[in-house]
Amino acid sequence: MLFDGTKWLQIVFIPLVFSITAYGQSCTVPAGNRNITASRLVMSSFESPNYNQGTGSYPSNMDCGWLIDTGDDSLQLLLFITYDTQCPDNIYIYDGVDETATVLANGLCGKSSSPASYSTSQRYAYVRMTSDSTTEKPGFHIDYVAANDSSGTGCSSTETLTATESYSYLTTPEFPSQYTSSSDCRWALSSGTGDVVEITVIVSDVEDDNPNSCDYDVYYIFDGAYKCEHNEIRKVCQEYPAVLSYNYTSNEDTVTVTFKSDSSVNRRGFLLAYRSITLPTTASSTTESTTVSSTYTSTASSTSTTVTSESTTVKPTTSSDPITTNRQSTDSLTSYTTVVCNCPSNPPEKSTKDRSSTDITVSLEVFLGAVGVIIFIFVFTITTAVCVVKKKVNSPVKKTITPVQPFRAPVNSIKKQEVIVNVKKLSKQRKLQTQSGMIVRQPQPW
Ligand SMILES: [Ca+2]
Ligand SMILES: [Ca+2]
Repeated sequence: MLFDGTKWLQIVFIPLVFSITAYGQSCTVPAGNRNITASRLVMSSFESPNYNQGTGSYPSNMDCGWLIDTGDDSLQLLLFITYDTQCPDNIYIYDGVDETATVLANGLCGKSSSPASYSTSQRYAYVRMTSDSTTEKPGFHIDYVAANDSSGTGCSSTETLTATESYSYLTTPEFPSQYTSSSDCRWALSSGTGDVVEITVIVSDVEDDNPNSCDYDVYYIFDGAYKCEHNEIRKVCQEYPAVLSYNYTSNEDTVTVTFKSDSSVNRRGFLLAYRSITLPTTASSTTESTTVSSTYTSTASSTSTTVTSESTTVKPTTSSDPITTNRQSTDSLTSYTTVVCNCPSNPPEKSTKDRSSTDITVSLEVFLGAVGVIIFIFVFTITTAVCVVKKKVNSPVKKTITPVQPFRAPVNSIKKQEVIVNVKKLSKQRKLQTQSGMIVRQPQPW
């Protein structure tokens, strides 16, 4: 049998060409840049070719694949993707090392209104994007971080966690999956040595709500082992990426973190790292502060002392540190450092004695207030009465006088009465004259 070179070429090269095309040979991104390791401490990102902060355009006929690895079997991945493509230029995300794994996003295209989030069940994620021959758009931007559920037992009862010089992590329950409905969690991150605690919040993704009320889901951070308004560091109820990474160094040796969720709409929650920091206490340390410094008020001792330390003591150790670049201004946070917190974690019940004295004080205040009101009403009444009397006396009396009409009997009645009287008089006179023999004269007309 003769050697058929053409046939062997077909057998060897056709599958090879197909394989290279399927795994992204038509990708302009070097293979080395498509193998990515995720950090647990820092949210990192990568983009499709020529993304250019959402203003560029990806190549046509593209087929690129990126493999993300946490580097640790105990850590999964959390991804937030923002995209803008022309369908059917599609983006795929797999829960594994290649396209044979479970698909998490099966052909994203068009434009995302807000970042979409995906989490893996193991250490790898494979992201692939393809484009056709016409009409290119910006592509995608992916933020990613390595994480696992580090909520401990804080969602069943308050959990105290020890902050050491190395980073430890705290998350909402089920992280990097969505948090559990109706969660009610509380953790105390304490150095236990008097050293202060530094926290770095890497991910914040909570159901959106009015930041003043935060009625749905919310996490709080407090400077101290108690919850008071004056030691509240942050109160967050916004979706990613409204609150980017930030860090804070406490005044006290404990930081309290709480989280609550309602019965619907769950998101990823938070991921934070914490560690203890020993602040310099000598005067010489104060003079060592450099360009950027943070001010702390140490309340570990009975007397509050303010010291200034180098900014390097509060920054993550990573040299290329996006926390520093992405974090929000800490000016507003720094203002908290001037507050001396005296609110106890669980205010003790007042003793009978204290309660009695307080009640007496309150009663006395109420009594004095009532007396004041009565005096005021009395004075007001008297003054008003006096004014009314004076006004009546001084003002001219205006009366409507009805002239009294003298009684006048009707003329006819008078005349009748006079006639009757005169007749009676005459009759009497005549009778007397007759009795005395006098001449009776005729009465004169009247
Ligand atoms: Ca296209
Ligand atoms: Ca909710």
